[in-house]
Amino acid sequence: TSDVANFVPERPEDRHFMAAAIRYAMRNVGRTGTNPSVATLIVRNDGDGRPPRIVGRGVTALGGRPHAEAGALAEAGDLARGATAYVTLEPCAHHGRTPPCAEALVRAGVARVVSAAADPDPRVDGKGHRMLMDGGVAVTPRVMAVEAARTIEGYLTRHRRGRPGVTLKMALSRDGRIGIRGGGQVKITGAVSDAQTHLVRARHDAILVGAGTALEDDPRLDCRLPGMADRSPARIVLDPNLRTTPDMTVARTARAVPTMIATYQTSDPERRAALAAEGVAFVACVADPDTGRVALPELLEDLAATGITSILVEGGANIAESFLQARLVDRLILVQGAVEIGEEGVTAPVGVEAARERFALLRQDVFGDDHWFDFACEGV
Ligand code: AOF
Ligand code: ZN
Repeated sequence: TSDVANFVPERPEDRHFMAAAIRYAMRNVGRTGTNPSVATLIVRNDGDGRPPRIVGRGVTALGGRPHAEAGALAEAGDLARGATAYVTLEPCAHHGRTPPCAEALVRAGVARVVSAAADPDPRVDGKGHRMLMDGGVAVTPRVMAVEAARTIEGYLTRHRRGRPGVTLKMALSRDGRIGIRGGGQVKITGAVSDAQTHLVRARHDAILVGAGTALEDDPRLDCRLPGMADRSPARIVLDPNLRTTPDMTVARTARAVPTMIATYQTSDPERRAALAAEGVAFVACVADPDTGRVALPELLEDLAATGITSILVEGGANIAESFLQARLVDRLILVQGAVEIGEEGVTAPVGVEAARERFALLRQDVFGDDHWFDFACEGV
């Protein structure tokens, strides 16, 4: 298009500052509701022999507003004039509760905007860049676009597919088992990867487990990192026949951490009332006529409609299998511990080797005795 000719090329320092902006955007991932967590850095390069310096920083506020640019411009003040703004998403072009960020950047006298991810929101989608250029601001788009898109995966998936982004996390023993059926919670992973898991929890809007896992483990499913207790995502128990009871931890703590049960419309009204009295909310699910199992695409659509943009699926071999089979997994995290479970263990629906063949490995780490694998499953 004609815009392409008007874009200005990337400069050597652009990737450095965009990488910093992307790391900064991670701070509020999982906390901005249906808005993406975006970061802005305002950088001055006065060309007087000094290296470029950051004069303003902003990240999308909790709940999604104000937008990142507002905070960064406020911090930079007059220093924004002639500076470069690094924004992890194309600046918005629409009048919401505040004027468009593109307009604010023009008004502040920013000389150049470097953006990363494209914004699929039809109110933006190229119009932000257009507005900047019309206002005399140079634009360098799509710098580290892929990396930035990873920070807003849930937002992108909700826009493109009408469902939340789904991360499936499984802990595997050294021999590829995920637990012992009827054996309660089996400790597979160590403290370091458990802390990492809690960080991953904090970055999702909701954690989902099956009723089987809820009944066997009676888990808390919250974020227990020091100083991050307020970052627990909502909890969703997939419980079509309503086996969850009001004395279980998820129900007893439903007033502290929002808890939803996905259940058939026909499930026991008395138990439903008892759970509701504890503060549990319900979302109706239906059975897939072919498999007799819960229809996951419909459930995910309904959850997206309630404003959930990302879900971490954490529990149960059957649930993991259902999500994988339905091709509803966008990110797969496998944590392989040193423990051996043996013959009586439940085999994981997908092991590290199989995942390596099918998915793109984004990251591999060693946490204590555990190996952590993070796969992207797009186009599965
Ligand atoms: C930005 N900077 O920090 C974010 C943006 O409902 P509103 O008015 O807040 O607009 C939401 C839309 O704004 C959202 O769909 C996305 O297009 C954009 N998010 N834009 O310039 C930000 N979070
Ligand atoms: Zn904006």
